[in-house]
Amino acid sequence: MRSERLTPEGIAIQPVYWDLRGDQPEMPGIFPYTRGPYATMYTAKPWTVRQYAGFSTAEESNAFYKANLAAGQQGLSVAFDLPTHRGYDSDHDRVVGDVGMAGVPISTLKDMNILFDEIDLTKVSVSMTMNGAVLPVLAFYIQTAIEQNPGKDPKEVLKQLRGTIQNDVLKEFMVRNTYIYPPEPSINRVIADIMGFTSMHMPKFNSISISGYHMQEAGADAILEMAFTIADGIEYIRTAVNNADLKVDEVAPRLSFFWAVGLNYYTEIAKMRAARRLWATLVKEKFQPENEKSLLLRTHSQTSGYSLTEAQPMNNIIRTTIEAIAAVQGGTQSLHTNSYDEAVGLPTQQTARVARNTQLILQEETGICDVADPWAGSYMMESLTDELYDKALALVQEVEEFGGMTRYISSGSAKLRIEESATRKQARIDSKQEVIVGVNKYRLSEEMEKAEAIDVLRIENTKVREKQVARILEVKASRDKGVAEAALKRIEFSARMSGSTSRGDNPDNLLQLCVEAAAARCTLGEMSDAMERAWGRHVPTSSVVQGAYSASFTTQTKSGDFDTSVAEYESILKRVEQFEKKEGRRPRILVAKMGQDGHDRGAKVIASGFSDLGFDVDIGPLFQTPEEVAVQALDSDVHVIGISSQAAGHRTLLPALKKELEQKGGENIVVVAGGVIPPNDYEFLLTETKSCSAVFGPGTRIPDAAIKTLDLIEKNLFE
Ligand code: 2CP
Repeated sequence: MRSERLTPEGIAIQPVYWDLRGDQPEMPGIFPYTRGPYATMYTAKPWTVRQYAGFSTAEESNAFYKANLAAGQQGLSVAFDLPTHRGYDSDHDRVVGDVGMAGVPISTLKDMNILFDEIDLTKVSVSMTMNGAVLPVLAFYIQTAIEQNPGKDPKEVLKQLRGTIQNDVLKEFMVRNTYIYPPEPSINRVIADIMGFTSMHMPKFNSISISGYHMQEAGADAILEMAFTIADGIEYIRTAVNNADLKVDEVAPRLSFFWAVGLNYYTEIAKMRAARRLWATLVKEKFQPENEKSLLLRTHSQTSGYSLTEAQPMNNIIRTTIEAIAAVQGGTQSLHTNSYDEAVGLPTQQTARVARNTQLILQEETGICDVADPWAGSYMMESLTDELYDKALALVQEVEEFGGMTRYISSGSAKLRIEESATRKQARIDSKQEVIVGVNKYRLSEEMEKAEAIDVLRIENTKVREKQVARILEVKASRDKGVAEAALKRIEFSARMSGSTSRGDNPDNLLQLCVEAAAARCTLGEMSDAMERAWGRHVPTSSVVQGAYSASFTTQTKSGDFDTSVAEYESILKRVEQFEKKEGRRPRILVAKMGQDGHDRGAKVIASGFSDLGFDVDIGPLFQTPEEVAVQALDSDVHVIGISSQAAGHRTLLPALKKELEQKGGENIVVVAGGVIPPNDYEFLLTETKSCSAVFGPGTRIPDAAIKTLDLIEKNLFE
């Protein structure tokens, strides 16, 4: 620990303060850990600068990682592309537009070898965001580490591996949507077998990153994010103890957490303090661990992607900095800071550098690491922490009384509560009760006309896919076919077994079998298929929240801005009525998502908002091909298709939809698109390929989108 440090004014900054409140002040590193999991916190070791990245090919991602490590990054955090998440090899026909776009494609062990080329996995801590195809990916990582150390006992290599696998499937069913199998085998086999294997063989590896991040990104407020995440964690320990024959102290010390940190500065700090206390208290009460480490909530944090705006992108640097300070003052162990261009595309080397330097400046220039939990003793912060604690505890108890998080999620309640919260937030922004600088306030008139174009990283998707397809063929041609087939059969056989196989020394443990399949050069898609044959693929259902959007326009009048928004809202309702009189039915929209992009907050909020504004709304299933969307649009006889694209597939998928509509006689259906679409691509979509008639970038107000959409439908029908 550092001793006290003098400021230029000569004031001594103590490494920790404890004399501000009451007779029994809490201390960091001591139950209930409100003030931090470690006594010394950043005075002994600052948080890990861990930037999430991965794109294009394994070669390019590897070069990016090595450059980042050389420039001050301290741990790796791998982003996989969506086909990999969903268990498809890059050569599968459902994933044509997704390969290499929102992460790196990993179909074979060879891809993973290249991804970590010249990166010593026994030295660098690696986090991998993977939930669906978690078994093959973790198996490739383990086998790569073994092959990086020829001649060494594999067991000794595994003992040295430090890192984290996200492996948090419960939140996938609520918000993130990169599941593959139904909930029961996803939890009781995939997660249980990973916990069993890593607890026995990989003692330094965190087996789950229990994530609230995606809940906040999907619209959850701090209480929903905290309570559902902690309830997920309790469910995982219960699975380990009740179904997998593991002891709480075998798994809990290696459970880690992941928060989103947004712009509600005080709330975010209080959330992180309250969550540590809540986790420690509940784990102690429910599972009575003997090892104190089972009580520690250690967390990674990421600044909020949702808070970034396409308009005036430089403002995002300021937003990210404020969020990073909140994460650090909340006591995070590891942090990703977003690049300022992430509302419109993938970061470039230059924007990634600004993001990384934001953390390095905080660590090395500001003195922020000199003191643990600086907010302790503030009346405001302590009372906010208590209040968040009480409210989240009440919600966790509600979930527990319902029978735990798996049941609560299956009832649809968790998803619905988050979607309602998201819709209310959007309505507060659209009605200007919540300000976003440069978006709904202080926006220059020329910015209303055209979004500022900034350079974003463009992936040559077709080239990446060709390269991947060639490598898959090469790997399959050079392996021993019989050995590979036998390994896949063993996976399928184990997946069909009932009863626990979770302990790390059980030969039917699925992670053990996938490591053997990885060594036999089986592909990710082949391993996933072997399990899918036993368990099937999960099919999600979609619903539209009603009334939450309109409610924000019918609350009491607050300001001139608000009055104008209400008048605008009412005028759209009237216009829809007039449309109905003329056309004989209300304007009908199909809100759809194509490819493997499961980020559905935007689609859900648009569907709810348009529905409250009087549109007939159909919401399509996730993961559709352009052909499937065209067929649904024609079957439902919609006036317009609204495509929400968050994962960079728009350049491939929108032209493909246009083609399908033309071929099937649906050229009269208007197509509009929204989401993360770089302004540089607008011309390609609107003029060059005419694949859509309007693009609504991030920050578009729903009333503006509704008016423009009505204009387009009316022009199409009546002019
Ligand atoms: C640290 N250590 C200390 C102290 N600080 N020991 C004593 N005193 C201290 N003050 C020790 C720890 O005990 C640990 O050793 C070691 O130093 C490393 O510290 P850590 O705090 O564990 O840091 P870390 O290795 O960076 O691990 C942080 C997490 C880990 C949070 C525990 O799970 C992690 O890295 N998570 C990252 C997840 C991630 O990148 N997710 C990406 C999401 P021992 O280990 O020996 O105890 S991106 C997602 C996107 C958005 C998506 O999902 O779509």
